[in-house]
Amino acid sequence: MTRLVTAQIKDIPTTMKDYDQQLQQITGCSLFELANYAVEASYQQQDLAAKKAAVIPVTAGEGLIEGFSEAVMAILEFIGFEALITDQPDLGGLDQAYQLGADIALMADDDTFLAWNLANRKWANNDRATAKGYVAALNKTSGGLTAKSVLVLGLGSVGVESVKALNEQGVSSIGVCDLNVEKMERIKKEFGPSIELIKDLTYGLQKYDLIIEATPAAEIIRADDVDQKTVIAAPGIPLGLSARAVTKIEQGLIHDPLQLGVAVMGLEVL
Ligand code: 2YC
Repeated sequence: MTRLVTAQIKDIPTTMKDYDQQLQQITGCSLFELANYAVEASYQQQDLAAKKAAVIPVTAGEGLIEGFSEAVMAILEFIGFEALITDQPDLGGLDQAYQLGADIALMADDDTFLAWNLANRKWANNDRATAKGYVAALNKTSGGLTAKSVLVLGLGSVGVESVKALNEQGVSSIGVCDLNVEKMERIKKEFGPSIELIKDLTYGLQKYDLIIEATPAAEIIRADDVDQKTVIAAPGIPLGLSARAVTKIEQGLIHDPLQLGVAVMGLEVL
């Protein structure tokens, strides 16, 4: 998973309302509704008001990302949690989360971003939560995925989790495209006949109208590759579309650096 940089997340706390309005325009759902849909739950926002979420900064590896904990806290607050960032990072923060009686805790090192419920042991991983959130957004924006065909670009952890989530949604055919042919072969072996290996990206972009872009590449999807029928759910960082492609499909693009994945994590561990 690409490591975020401060510039990509520093404005999240002050733009959640605009983000949510845009998401509603594109998908027809608010962030809270989409997260509920992604975890197949029907929580009310007042259910969350009674729940305390502790965001624990982690100094391991490359260390803190300035603005990361604040962004995660703002997203959780926006969907209804009482959220806080512990004064201490690492285990001091975990200790403080327990002492404060936090219901859920979230922490991320360079490779893994987890949420877990301190009482009932429920557990969520950002890669799987992000995949479920983006598949839910694609579902709502496209009017339903059953018996549809979807192309997954990138077979990193989010891409593979997206294939799993699409499979669970009864998608009839899933195209997979990755630079690493072995990864494609492995997915074909695991998921069988519903998987089509796409070795030519241009061909894949012409064949599929519904796309999950989960690569760390920029500008692999260009204006000529998309049209008014194209819907792209893009968890990949940086965004894999050229500026002209974005303009061309404006109401058909779902993309954010953290919001969908964090909102799904919060509801998954309630
Ligand atoms: O500030 C902190 O606590 C840092 N340890 C946070 C590091 C997060 C690294 N992970 C990422 O940037 C991406 C995110 C999109 C979520 C998963 N990986």
